[in-house]
Amino acid sequence: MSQTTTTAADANTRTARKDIAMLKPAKEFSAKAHIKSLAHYRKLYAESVANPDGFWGRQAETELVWDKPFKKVLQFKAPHAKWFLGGKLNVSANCLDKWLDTPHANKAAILWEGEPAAPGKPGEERTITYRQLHRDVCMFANVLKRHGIKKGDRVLIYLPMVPEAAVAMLACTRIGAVHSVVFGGFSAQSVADRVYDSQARMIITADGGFRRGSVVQLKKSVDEALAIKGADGTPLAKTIEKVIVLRRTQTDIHIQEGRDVWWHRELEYVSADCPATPMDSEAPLFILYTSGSTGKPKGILHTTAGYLLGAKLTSRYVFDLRDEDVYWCTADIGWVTGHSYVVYGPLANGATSLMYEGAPNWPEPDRFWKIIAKYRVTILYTAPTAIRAFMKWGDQWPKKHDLSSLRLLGSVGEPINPEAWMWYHEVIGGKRCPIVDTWWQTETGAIMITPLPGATPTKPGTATLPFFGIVPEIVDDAGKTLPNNSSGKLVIRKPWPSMLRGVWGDPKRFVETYWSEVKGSYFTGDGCHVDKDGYFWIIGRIDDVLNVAGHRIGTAEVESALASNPNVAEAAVVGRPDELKGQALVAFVTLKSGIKAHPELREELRQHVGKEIGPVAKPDDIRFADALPKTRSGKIMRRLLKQIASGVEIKGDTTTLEDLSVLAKLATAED
Ligand code: 7RM
Repeated sequence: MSQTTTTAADANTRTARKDIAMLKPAKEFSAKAHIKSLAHYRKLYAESVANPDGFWGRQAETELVWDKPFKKVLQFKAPHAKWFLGGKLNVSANCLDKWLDTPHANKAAILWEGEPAAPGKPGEERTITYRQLHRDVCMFANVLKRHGIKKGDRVLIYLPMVPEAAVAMLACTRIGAVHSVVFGGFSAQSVADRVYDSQARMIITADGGFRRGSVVQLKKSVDEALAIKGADGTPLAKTIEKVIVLRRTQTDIHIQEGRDVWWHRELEYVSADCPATPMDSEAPLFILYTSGSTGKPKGILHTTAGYLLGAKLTSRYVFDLRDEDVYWCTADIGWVTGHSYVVYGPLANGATSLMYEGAPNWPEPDRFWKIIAKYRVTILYTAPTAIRAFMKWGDQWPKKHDLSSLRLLGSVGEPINPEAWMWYHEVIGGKRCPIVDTWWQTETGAIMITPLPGATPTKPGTATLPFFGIVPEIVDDAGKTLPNNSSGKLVIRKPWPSMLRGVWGDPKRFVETYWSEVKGSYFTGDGCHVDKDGYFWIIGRIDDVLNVAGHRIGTAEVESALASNPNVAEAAVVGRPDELKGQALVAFVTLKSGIKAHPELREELRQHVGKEIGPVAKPDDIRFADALPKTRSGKIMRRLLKQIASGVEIKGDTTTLEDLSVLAKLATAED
């Protein structure tokens, strides 16, 4: 990038320097942590990249339970990697059976808090021990077998955040079926498309799920999905033979004889004895669809041993997991974060994983804090978008509850702006909890760039340093590695065990998307700044970098500057075509509660950005809004904002949008 390049990272660095420089891990934390100092981290890291076969081989041997030992650690013919060749193991056995003859057997594997049935009413709750979860999984695996599901068959899971979602996932892995979880908020069309793409034989769903006091009609969506016809006139989902329906909301649903069966009835026919099938290290484990730049979702494929090792190791070291922890990752099971850090990572470590069914602000904006106090949660892992929403709702909500059990906080999904970081640190963490800002992707399977909480000094806004064995670099357009103190494209130079193995059914897209931009390296799609200390500051998707009058401006940079103004809750910045400047900056801004939008504030914010970054970054246009359009996983839908900013009609897929009414309001917002 050119000399005139300004980045989110620069803005962050400035803010960080103003507020606090580096935050060193507290001595008391480091003393007990798995990795106790930066020197300890650096030593292990150096070994892991100097001798990856030795490092990963040793980890795989000691961390995983093998039915048959592997012969070779890695075979890499770019872009195709095979890890732990010749080995056989089973994921559910590693998450469950492993704990049966240990004191963990009667420990809570899953603590589940349901959405309250109505305001004022407590949520339903369930505690499931490792032994119980093992039994539930064995029984449900036998149900799958009873309906002819075999090794390699694809099974689509479309469930609310209930323990049965984890049971269904683990039951698939137990018999070698490949699950594809579809987020419960996705439409019938998404279900049909994903069945068609994966050629799944079965759908596991529920009569409904609870969300903000109403029922999400999951089975109805499945019925619709099964009726959708493709271009050739036949149903897209014609490969589906059976639909298993969990009773959750007691909603009236249609049961089609011969096709649909009830989960609870099926359990009457099966035993609790189901040996885990030994699977090849490289056997497909799951497919998870994620949106790409073309609009057609990609089925990201993960395989058995490498994925499990990545999820397990990162869970232990990044969250410094200990036996006594109550660990809560707030992600839905429909996202990769729910796969790796609600289910597989924690369970492989014998940890207690909390699952919550509902929304953060229902019935009231203190739902999270109530849950933390109730269960004495020690580790909270959530997203910047949620953190900014909590800031907006006000400190009175967390202040009502005892959050003293928390000892570690995590962030994932987007760059976290320094203001949100500081608020998280002070108001939620009581200034005593380290924050791990973890960068990774559906494709990477596990956390890649992150602080280790007892070791890495942090600065608000940076994901800091690579995890063991991970070699990220920033490169220029020619693929040449750039030195510290510059910005470029983020690539990963060496293969790692939990890397994606392909795009389901589309080998060409796999190569084109990830391995063609920079030869021989994995291209992340993200822009990144590396500072003088070698810390990685993720700027955001490369296509979020704008060129305004010859200046490269990361939209996240301007967003960060806007969010540092005390009136602002959240901001999203997009480009729109401009005759003079090439692109102009349009900012969508939501204000903190109690602050009213007025024209002077618009000018104040422009000046504020000018002061923080420079006059070139002043938004040409600021629009105040009640809310921003977000995907269901909390990422701001810039594509839609771009269309609104340019005044064009909204086109394309809006099924991932959390709240459609937001769009209508934005489109008509007074300028
Ligand atoms: C885990 C997940 C991946 C994209 C990634 C980034 C962005 C994720 C961070 C982040 C800055 C972070 N998987 N991203 N984590 N940006 N700091 N800590 O989110 O496949 O859904 O998204 O998310 O742009 O490429 S994902």
